[in-house]
Amino acid sequence: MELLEKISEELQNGNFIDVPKLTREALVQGISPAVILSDALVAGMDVVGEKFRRDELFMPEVLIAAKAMQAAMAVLRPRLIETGAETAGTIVIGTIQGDLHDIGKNLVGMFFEGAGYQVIDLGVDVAPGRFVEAVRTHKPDIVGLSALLTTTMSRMREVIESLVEAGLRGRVKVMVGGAPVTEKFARDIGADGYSPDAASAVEKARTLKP
Ligand code: B1M
Repeated sequence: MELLEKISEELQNGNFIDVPKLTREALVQGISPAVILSDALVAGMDVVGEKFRRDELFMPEVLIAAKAMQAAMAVLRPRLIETGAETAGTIVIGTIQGDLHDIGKNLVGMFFEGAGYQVIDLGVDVAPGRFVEAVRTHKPDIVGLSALLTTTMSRMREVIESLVEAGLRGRVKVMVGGAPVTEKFARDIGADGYSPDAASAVEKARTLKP
């Protein structure tokens, strides 16, 4: 679809003024928020990532594309949430320590909100102790850990170990995800669930009843 391609292209150009406008236009045209997200925004961000890897784009350009993505997500957020139902539970979510990537984590949070969960977002660069404190304070059903860097993804294991040490592991399910995370890695570190994307994270969470 032409408009979706245009959004993807402008996102790659870091056009944070037009990307939210075009996103609004797509909604007005009746294109579903999930399709705009996957076929325009995430698709565009994938191209940015690939070009970044090949040194065809540099950090400031990636940052500005991320800014365009976030501006579009602000437009989509209420529409994604509208699709949700009653409160399904509580999830504490955060990007692990040493990692500042938050676009995927924010999307996961949005999908959970959309599915009727109360979402407590601890942000990025979250130390294991902060996850433990949040579990103590908010008594969530799920703790969701996001990681984008292979160099720091092992911190997920530390969060699980900290929950064990604090005597809280039995009270909460731990879900992990992020580009370098795999089902096998999740199993190896003792997580309860893994999902490759935001939409399937909610499906997975529904199977993790205490
Ligand atoms: Co960075 N970065 N980055 N970056 N960045 C990657 C991740 C990288 C793959 C790029 C590359 O080299 N091709 C690479 C990591 C390589 C590796 O570890 N093997 C990389 C690097 C190296 C770095 C720096 C080290 C660069 C440097 O400084 N030299 C640096 C690290 C800073 C730090 O974190 N300490 C860095 C910095 C940045 C920016 C700040 C410029 C920016 C982040 C902006 C922000 O997040 N606010 C950035 C970006 C934008 C990217 C890419 C281009 C895009 C990431 C993204 O937002 N994707 C990325 C390349 C890529 O992934 N294509 C890259 C879109 C998002 C929707 O997908 O986050 O995967 P994703 O989330 C998905 C799923 O993974 C899943 O659902 C989401 C939606 O479907 N998911 C979960 C995520 N969390 C989940 C949790 C769940 C379940 C599913 O359950 C709880």
